[in-house]
Amino acid sequence: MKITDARVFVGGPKKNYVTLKIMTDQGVYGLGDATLNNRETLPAKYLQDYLIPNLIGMDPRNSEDIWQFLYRGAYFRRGPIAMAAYGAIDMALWDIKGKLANMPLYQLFGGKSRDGAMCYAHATGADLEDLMDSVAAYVDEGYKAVRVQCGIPGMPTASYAVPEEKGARNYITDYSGIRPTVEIWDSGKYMRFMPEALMRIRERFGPELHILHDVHHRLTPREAAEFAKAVEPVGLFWLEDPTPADDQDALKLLRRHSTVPVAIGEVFNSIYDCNKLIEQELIDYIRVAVTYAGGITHVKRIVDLAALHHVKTGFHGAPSHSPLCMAAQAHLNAWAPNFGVQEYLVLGTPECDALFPSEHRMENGMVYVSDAPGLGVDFDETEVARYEYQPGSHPVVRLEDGTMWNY
Ligand code: GCO
Ligand code: MG
Repeated sequence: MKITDARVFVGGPKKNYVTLKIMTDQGVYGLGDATLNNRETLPAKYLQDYLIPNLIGMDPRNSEDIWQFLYRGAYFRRGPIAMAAYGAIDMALWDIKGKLANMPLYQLFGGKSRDGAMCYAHATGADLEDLMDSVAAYVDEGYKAVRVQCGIPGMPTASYAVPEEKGARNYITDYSGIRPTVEIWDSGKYMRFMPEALMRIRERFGPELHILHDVHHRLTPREAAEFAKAVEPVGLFWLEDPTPADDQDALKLLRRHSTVPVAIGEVFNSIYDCNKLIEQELIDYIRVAVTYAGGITHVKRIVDLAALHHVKTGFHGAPSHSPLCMAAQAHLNAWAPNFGVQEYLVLGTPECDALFPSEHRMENGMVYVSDAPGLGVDFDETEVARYEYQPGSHPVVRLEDGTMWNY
C-alpha cells in the first residue's frame, strides 16, 4: 500500500482550519488537523514544501515509522509548527488505519473505558452577576463542569477570556489585523477579586458543579502559591496555567502551599515539555492537544506516562482545534484509563458540521464518540472553498506601567 498524494486546505467558519488529506493507492484516505492558532499558514507551508513530498510512496500503515522519520529526520526537534504538521500526518495515518481495520480508533487503542466523556464549557462574564447567568445557562444545558472567567473591577481590558463588550470580539483570535490588541493587566487587582468571586459561584451552584478556572499564565510562582491557597476552600476541579509553564520548578512552591488540582500543558508540544511535571507529580491534569503535540502516536505516550503518576487527561479543546483534532481526542477520551475531562467548544455549529460531517455527538455536557471507522469525521472540499484565510492574532498583555506580560 502506498501514499499517492496529499493536499492541505486552509479555511473554515470563523477559523482558519488547516486540514490535511492523505490519499492512497487503495482509495482509502485519511484526514488530519494542523491548525496552529493565529499562525495557521506555517504548518500548512511546512506540510506542502517539506513533508508531503517525502510522504508520497510511503506505506501509510507504518504510522510509527513515519512519525519517527518526521521527528528524527528534521534534525531540529519539537516546536509547535513542526509538531502540528506531524500531528496532522499522524492523525490522517491513524484515520487510514481505522478505515482499513473497519474499526473506530478507540477500538485500536483498547476499546471503551466509558460511554460518554465529561466535558466543560466556557462561562464568561463582564462582572460576577453576568458570569452567574452564563454559568446557569450551561448548567441548564446539562453541563456538569464549567470553566469560569470574570471581568476584574478596575481592569477593563485584560481579564482573560472576557471580551470588552460581551460577544464583540473572539478572545483567542482578533481578526482586526496582524498587529495584536494590547490589554492591560494587574495581578494585585485579580488576586483581590477572584477568590471571593469563585466562592460566590460555589455558594450559588452548590457542591456538585465542577468549577474550573484558567489563570492563563499570568502569575509569578509566589503569587500563584498565594492564589492557590486562597481558592482552596472553593473546591475547584482545577486551576489552569497558574504560572507560565516553561518554568517547571515554579509549581513546587504552589504544591507546598495548596492541594488545589493543577492543570497545565496547552502550549506543550512534546513529552519532554511535561515529563518532569508528570514524574514529579507537580500537576494533576495534562492539557496537551493532539494537534499541537505531534498527533495520536505521541500524545498516547504522554497519556500512558501520565497514568503512571496519577495525572489525568484534560485535553485542550479551544475553538482553534478543528473537529478532526476533537475527534482524535474523543477516541483517546473513550479509551484512556486516566481520562479526566475534555474542554469542548468546537463541534456542533451548522457551518462546522457541513465542513466536517460526523456522528460524534454532544449531549448534556458529555461527548459520545462515533462508531464510524477511523476518526469518524469527513471533510467537504467544496464547502471549504467558501472560506478565505483571514489573518488574526492573540492579544498581547502589558502591565499598567507598560511592561510586557504574558497573554
Ligand atoms: C484554553 C486556552 C485557550 C487559549 C487559546 C490560544 O484554556 O482554552 O487558554 O483559550 O487562549 O487556545 O490560542
Ligand atoms: Mg487555557
